Amino acid sequence: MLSKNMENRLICLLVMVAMGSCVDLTTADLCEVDGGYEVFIRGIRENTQIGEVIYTINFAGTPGQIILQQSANSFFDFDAQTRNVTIKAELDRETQGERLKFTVSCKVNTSNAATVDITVNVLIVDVNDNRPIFTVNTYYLNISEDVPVGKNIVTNIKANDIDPGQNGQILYDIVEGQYSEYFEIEDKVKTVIRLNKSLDYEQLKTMTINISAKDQPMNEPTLTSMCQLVLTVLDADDSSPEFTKKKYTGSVLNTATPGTIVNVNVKILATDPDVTINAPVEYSLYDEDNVFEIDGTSGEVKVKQTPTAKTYSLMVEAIQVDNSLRKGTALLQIQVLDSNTTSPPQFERNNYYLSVPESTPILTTILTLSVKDYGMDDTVTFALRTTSSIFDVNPHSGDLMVKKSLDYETQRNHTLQITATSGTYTATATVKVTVSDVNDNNPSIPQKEEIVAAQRQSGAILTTIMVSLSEPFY
Ligand SMILES: *[C@@H]1O[C@H](CO)[C@@H](O)[C@H](O)[C@H]1NC(C)=O
Ligand SMILES: *[C@@H]1O[C@H](CO)[C@@H](O)[C@H](O)[C@H]1NC(C)=O
Ligand SMILES: *[C@@H]1O[C@H](CO)[C@@H](O)[C@H](O)[C@H]1NC(C)=O
Ligand SMILES: *[C@@H]1O[C@H](CO)[C@@H](O)[C@H](O)[C@H]1NC(C)=O
Ligand SMILES: *[C@@H]1O[C@H](CO)[C@@H](O)[C@H](O)[C@H]1NC(C)=O
Ligand SMILES: *[C@@H]1O[C@H](CO)[C@@H](O)[C@H](O)[C@H]1NC(C)=O
Ligand SMILES: *[C@@H]1O[C@H](CO)[C@@H](O)[C@H](O)[C@H]1NC(C)=O
Ligand SMILES: [Ca+2]
Ligand SMILES: [Ca+2]
Repeated sequence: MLSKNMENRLICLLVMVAMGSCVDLTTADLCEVDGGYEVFIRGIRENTQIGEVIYTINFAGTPGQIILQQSANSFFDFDAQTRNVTIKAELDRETQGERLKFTVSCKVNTSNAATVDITVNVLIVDVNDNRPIFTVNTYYLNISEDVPVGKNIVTNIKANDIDPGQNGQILYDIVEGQYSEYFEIEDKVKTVIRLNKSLDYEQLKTMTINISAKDQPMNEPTLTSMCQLVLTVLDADDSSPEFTKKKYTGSVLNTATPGTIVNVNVKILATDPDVTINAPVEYSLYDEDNVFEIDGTSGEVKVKQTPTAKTYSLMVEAIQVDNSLRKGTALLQIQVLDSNTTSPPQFERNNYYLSVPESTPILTTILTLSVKDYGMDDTVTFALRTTSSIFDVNPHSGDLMVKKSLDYETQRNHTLQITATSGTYTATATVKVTVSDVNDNNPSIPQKEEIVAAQRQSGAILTTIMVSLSEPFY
């Protein structure tokens, strides 16, 4: 489409060719601007000073020929005389946008002329006038001491820059300073940080580094902001839960009904050796026969269904609640006792008195303990009530033996409490051992095997080293 002015000129050109001269046949529109009715003022930087003339609108009519009037506008002034457009308020692309408009109404200075509206568009060019702003000033990050060097640590550190394009594009960096050598920035666009030095909870528990965010304008100064990253080094979870014993033993009657608590020799307990973490553990039991169950928290073992076998060997597992990769195991052996024959065990005697020469070799059995007609002899276990550095008792055979050289000069007599346990029952006997001077008495000590074979059932005391069966001799 040709503008009205162009049309006129074209006609004029044709007339000129035909008649050798040109007379404007139509009246040109005095309200036109450069052949149109819209003005574009381009490339106005948002930081242009107030009062600066940014454009002169080129109307066809002279001041006397046309009457111009600017519509209300807060940013620009249009002078009807000079046709100059002046900035009257601070521009900001970020809040006002990229294009601002105002209208100038134009009327030819005749009584019956119509009013024409000229739209003036001002196109704003961005200036890097906003710095990156971090979402918070201080970021916190927990980092385990066992994070390997080279591993990436993704943080939620982020800054925003509201300028468009390069003016708002951010690159992050670690500001050089104390502890900055521990880290290296892996991705400057995102805040991915690589560990550059190994951590040690014992050496360094917390550190603060500064992170910068810088925008990337093409031809303008960059703007930078800083935030702090506070790192807390955590003690690593590098140990698995440990049970107090590798093997626990328990017993229960063959008549036990579901819910009956299994009598376990030592409380089943597993703890996390990582002291500062000390995570709680959960117990579980591997029981293919589904006869027993364990309380996940207390470790208490209960009967789920009446046991039918004589013994059960089960695996107990303790899993760290917050990390299922960390677990410990122990064995639980449960003996099922016959309710018809299980009764309190009874020693052959309540008190045993014996004299042994101080020269008695180590590992010599000096007495074999036994209980009276006991139904299930393999379920009785013997033990010293308090452990001794000199004597020991075989839990199964009841053999009491010397495990360290006796010394007449140091201690002449020893009193031992020996227990016989069957299920929930325990009996106790006292054994008084007198050490005799080797010069006075030099008896021959029989072999251990002989004692067990010959004397076990009766519970008798070996006569070769026995002084008295029932009477105290001191
Ligand atoms: C309009 O024209 C008249 C007479 O030619 C003149 O006196 C007047 O000043 C003009 N008005 C404007 C606004 O230029
Ligand atoms: C109008 O703008 C021109 C340059 O475009 C300038 O020479 C003139 O001084 C300006 N007039 C006023 C009144 O500012
Ligand atoms: C760091 O660990 C502490 C203690 O466990 C916790 O209170 C805090 O919320 C953690 N901080 C972060 C950022 O995960
Ligand atoms: C981090 O910046 C603050 C100022 O904002 C300064 O006091 C401190 O020393 C800087 N720390 C490091 C590790 O650069
Ligand atoms: C990373 O560690 C090496 C030494 O192992 C050091 O030379 C380098 O400067 C460290 N990088 C940063 C960014 O501190
Ligand atoms: C106990 O003995 C009684 C009678 O001797 C018998 O009926 C019962 O089955 C036995 N119980 C068990 C659990 O062996
Ligand atoms: C045995 O020990 C008791 C005290 O433990 C002591 O009174 C007694 O004299 C000792 N007997 C002998 C024979 O050494
Ligand atoms: Ca801007
Ligand atoms: Ca910016």
